Amino acid sequence: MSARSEYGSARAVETRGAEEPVVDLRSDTVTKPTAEMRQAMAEAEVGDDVYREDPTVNRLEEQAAAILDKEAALFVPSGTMGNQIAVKVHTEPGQEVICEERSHIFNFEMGMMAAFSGCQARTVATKNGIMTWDQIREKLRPGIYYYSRSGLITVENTHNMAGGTVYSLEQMQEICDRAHETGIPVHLDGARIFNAAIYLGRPVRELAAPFDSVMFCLSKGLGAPVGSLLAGRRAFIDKALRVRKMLGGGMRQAGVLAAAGLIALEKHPARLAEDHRNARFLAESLRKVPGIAVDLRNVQTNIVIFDVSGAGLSASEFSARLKALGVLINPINERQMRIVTHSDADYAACRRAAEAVTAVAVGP
Ligand code: TLP
Repeated sequence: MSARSEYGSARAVETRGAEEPVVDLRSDTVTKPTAEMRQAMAEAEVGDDVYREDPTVNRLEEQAAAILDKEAALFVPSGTMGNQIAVKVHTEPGQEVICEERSHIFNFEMGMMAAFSGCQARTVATKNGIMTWDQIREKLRPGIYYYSRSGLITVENTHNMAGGTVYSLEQMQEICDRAHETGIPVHLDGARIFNAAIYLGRPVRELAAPFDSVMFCLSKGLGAPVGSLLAGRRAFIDKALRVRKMLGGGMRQAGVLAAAGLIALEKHPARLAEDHRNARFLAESLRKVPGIAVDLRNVQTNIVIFDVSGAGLSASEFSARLKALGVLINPINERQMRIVTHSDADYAACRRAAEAVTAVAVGP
C-alpha cells in the first residue's frame, strides 16, 4: 500500500537505483536535518519544557521573538497547531474568521477553527492568493446583534496554494491598519514568511510588524526536522501556552528539536534564494514544454504550480508516470501539480525533474 499524502499518493521511495536518487519535490517539508543539526541535537542541553525548564527551547523562543521583533514566542510541534492556537486565543465561539479561499488554515487543518474554536470561516476568493482590504471589508459583518461577529482575519504569506505568492509590505500594513480601526485582530500564517522576506528583500520583522500574531515553520524551507513558532504580545503567548496544553502540545525534553531549530533560524534563511532560483528555472523550463501551462507571474518564491491538462493526462496519472522516472511531484487537483523546491534538491536535481516532466508530457 502506498503512503497517502495530503494531495495524493506517493510512496516514500529512497532511491531508484544505486546511482539515481529520487528527486522529491512534493514539499519543502521533506528536507532532512543536516549533519550540523544532528550534532546539535545530540549535544542539546535539555529540561522539562512543560515546567518551562528546557534551556534550548527557551533560547529558541527568545531568538524567534527577537527576529520577529515580538514580545514573546512559543515553540509548537506544527504549523497547524500554531495557527489553531492563534484562532482560539483571538476569538470567541460563534464568531467568523475571514480568510482566503485556498488558505491552509481553512482547507488543510481538519475544520479545527469550527471543531476547536467554535468559529466559522468566511472566505475571500482571489486570483493569486493576495487579499485586498476592499475584498475583506465586503466580508465584515455589520454590528447588528443577530449577526455573528467578525472575530479575526488571517493572512497567508507566502500563499501556498496560489503558488508561493507574496503580499507587499503596503498590502499587509493596510489590511492590519484598517482591521485594527475596526477592532479586529489579524493573524499571519507565515509558514514560509522567510521566503516572503527574501522575495521582498526586507528583514522578516518588517513583514511581521503589523500583525497581532505570527506563526512560522522551521520544518519547511528552513530545513529543521520538526516545529513551528507562534509569536505575539506576552499576554497573547501566556494564553497560547495554556491552549497548546489543551491540544496536547506540551512537550518535555523538546530541546533536542529546538537545537535543530536554532540552526535553521540562524543559517538557513540566507540560502532560500537558491530555492527561489531553482523554482524559477523549473517554471521557465516547464513553460516551454508542449501541454504544460505555468503562470510565471505567480512564481515568486519556492513553489511552482503547473497545469498538465494540455498533455492529455490527469494530474494524478502525470504524477504516477513521473514517479516511475524517479521524480516525486504531487497533484493538487485534477489538472494541476505543485513543485516545492528546497535544500535537499539542488539545481542538478531540478534539471532532472524538468527533463522527466518533459518526457511524460511529450510521451515516448
Ligand atoms: N503545508 C504543507 C501541507 O500541509 C499542505 C505543505 O506541504 O505545503 N500554513 C501553511 C501555509 C502551510 O503550507 C502549512 C503546511 C501549514 C500552515 C501547516 O504546517 P504543518 O504541516 O507543520 O502543520
